Amino acid sequence: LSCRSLENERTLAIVKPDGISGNYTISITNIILQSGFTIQTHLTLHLAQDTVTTFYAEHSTKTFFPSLINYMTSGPVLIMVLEKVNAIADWRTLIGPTDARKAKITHPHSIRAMCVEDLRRNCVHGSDSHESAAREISFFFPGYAVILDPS
Ligand code: RTP
Ligand code: MG
Repeated sequence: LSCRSLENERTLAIVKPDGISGNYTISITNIILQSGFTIQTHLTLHLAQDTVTTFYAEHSTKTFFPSLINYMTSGPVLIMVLEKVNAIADWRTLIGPTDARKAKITHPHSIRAMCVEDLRRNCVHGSDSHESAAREISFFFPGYAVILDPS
């Protein structure tokens, strides 16, 4: 019997520029802590274009890529490593669907519904898989792993 699902894992969360400028940071961190996550480390940065280009490389061919770069470099962001059992999937559930306007209707209690702007400005980021979490955590926080060393 595997106990893997009961082990803590980590995910990368970002409060995007509209989340910071809209003063949602405290509400979001309260939700994070009340949902049983611990914040392992955090960093406030004004991201450079190159950084966003690399971070969101999977979207480089999409038509919305230039506007995504513009958006993510428009102000400071808060980048956090969150940890708990099932952190990756649970954080994605908490943030809600990508389109914050739709989130308002279909997932009214989600974080993106709380700070709804529009399709592109959706307040928060969450790693979408174990592989993404591993890449994204080490991208901003070298030395932090997605799962703790089994010992
Ligand atoms: P994220 O990576 O930021 O957590 O968002 P996500 O997984 O929910 O959505 P994803 O498909 O990865 O898209 C990344 C971000 O690009 C912007 N976006 N704009 N059609 C559009 O104009 C469009 N689609 C996506 C959003 O800021 C989205 O969060
Ligand atoms: Mg994504």
